[in-house]
Amino acid sequence: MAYWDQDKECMSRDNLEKLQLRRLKETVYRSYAFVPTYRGKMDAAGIKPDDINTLGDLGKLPFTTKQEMRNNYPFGLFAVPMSEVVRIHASSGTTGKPSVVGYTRRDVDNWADLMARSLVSCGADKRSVIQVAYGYGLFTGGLGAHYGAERLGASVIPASGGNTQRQILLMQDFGSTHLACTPSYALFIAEVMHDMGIDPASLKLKTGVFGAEPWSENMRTEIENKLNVEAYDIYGLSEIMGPGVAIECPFKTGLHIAEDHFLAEIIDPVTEEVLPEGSMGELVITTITKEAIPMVRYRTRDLTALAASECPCGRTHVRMNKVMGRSDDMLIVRGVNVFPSAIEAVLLSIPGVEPHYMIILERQDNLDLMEVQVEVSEDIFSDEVRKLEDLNKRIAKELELNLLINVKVRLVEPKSIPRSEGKAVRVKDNRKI
Ligand code: DLL
Repeated sequence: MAYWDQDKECMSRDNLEKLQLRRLKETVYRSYAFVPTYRGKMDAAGIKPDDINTLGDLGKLPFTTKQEMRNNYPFGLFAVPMSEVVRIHASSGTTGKPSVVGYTRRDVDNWADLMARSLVSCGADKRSVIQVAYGYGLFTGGLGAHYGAERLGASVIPASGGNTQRQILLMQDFGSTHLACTPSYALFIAEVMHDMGIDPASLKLKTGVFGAEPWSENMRTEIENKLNVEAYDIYGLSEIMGPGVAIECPFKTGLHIAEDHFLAEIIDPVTEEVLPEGSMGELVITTITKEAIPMVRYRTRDLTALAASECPCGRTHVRMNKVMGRSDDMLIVRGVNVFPSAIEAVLLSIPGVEPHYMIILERQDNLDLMEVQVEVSEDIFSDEVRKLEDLNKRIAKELELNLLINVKVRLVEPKSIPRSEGKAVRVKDNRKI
């Protein structure tokens, strides 16, 4: 098994927890001393940095939310003067002001290191040719993957997102071995490759490092088959660092969270109660090495569960399940909670259905209506009408069985659902609520 930093990745639990406690205490002291918002909240909760003496004391600290990031736009949560900040990123989200994050030189250094660690976990090494097709810019995907690949000593192709035919030519001519992009863009690349008459097996491409949006296991199988790669899931968020917060290992039983830099908890998103290991809930992360913008108990809104059991890869860091969605992406349709990822999993389990879909919500006479538009493959589309009707019925039935609500299914022509070069948008909520 190859590691980037075996000492840290395979640390005994005992030593890891000692390191975590020391780093947590430093983080809490610095946050209290230098970030007025944190100091105000801790004072209000009657907590002083000296009250944090065990890892269990983490639960005494107040949560931080995306709203607080916005209220402090742009630099209000920074714990260092701007002269120490060497990089700024931002994530837009769907509404309101973006979250703005800063990095000191050491933060960028740690991030590069964690991304190198992530790439090694996906089988990369110095000889790899890594095509970074995440967007470069304020989004953390492009530069995050780029610095990690360089730190590893691999050859980086800074392709950024878009210009799909050129992406494929680069793969052919430069012999890319790894592709880093969103899973939805990977599918689009596979589709364009097919249209160009290029067999993915003729390329050197062997591995995909895909993240930045939720994707189901069925989507993994689709991408692996269509692009002829082994697909790994990578997780991260700007507020905490960017990509590389957690990464799959070759055993793919969850994503190892880099616990020497981040503490993970799962809470009930409604009661905010910390849940025991294995429970599904909202992931809360505390950074313990970040200098420019330490995050104390940041509520990610991402829904997952943690597994601390031993992993055959030898890494001791806790694993998070594939993210099933964000609590704020959860659709409430006639009172029933529906996750787009659950719809995806059902659709992709049905033969003839393409991994392209759009969920459309309307409200008529105070009643929610959900339509799922689904692309079907060329051969099915040109089949008899009766077969299409049967498929339509089957999809509607399976969705109803799994989601427990009535869904209108509309089969649409191949390639009619918009493709994405970054994070896919798969829900159109036209209800005026
Ligand atoms: O998406 C960072 C990133 C870039 C991660 C490249 C992986 C690869 P943000 O734009 O701030 O940062 O969006 C963060 O994206 O809270 C999740 O909801 C979602 N997300 C990120 N990775 C995954 C994943 C980047 N592997 C938000 N699975 C997070 C599911 C993911 N959702």
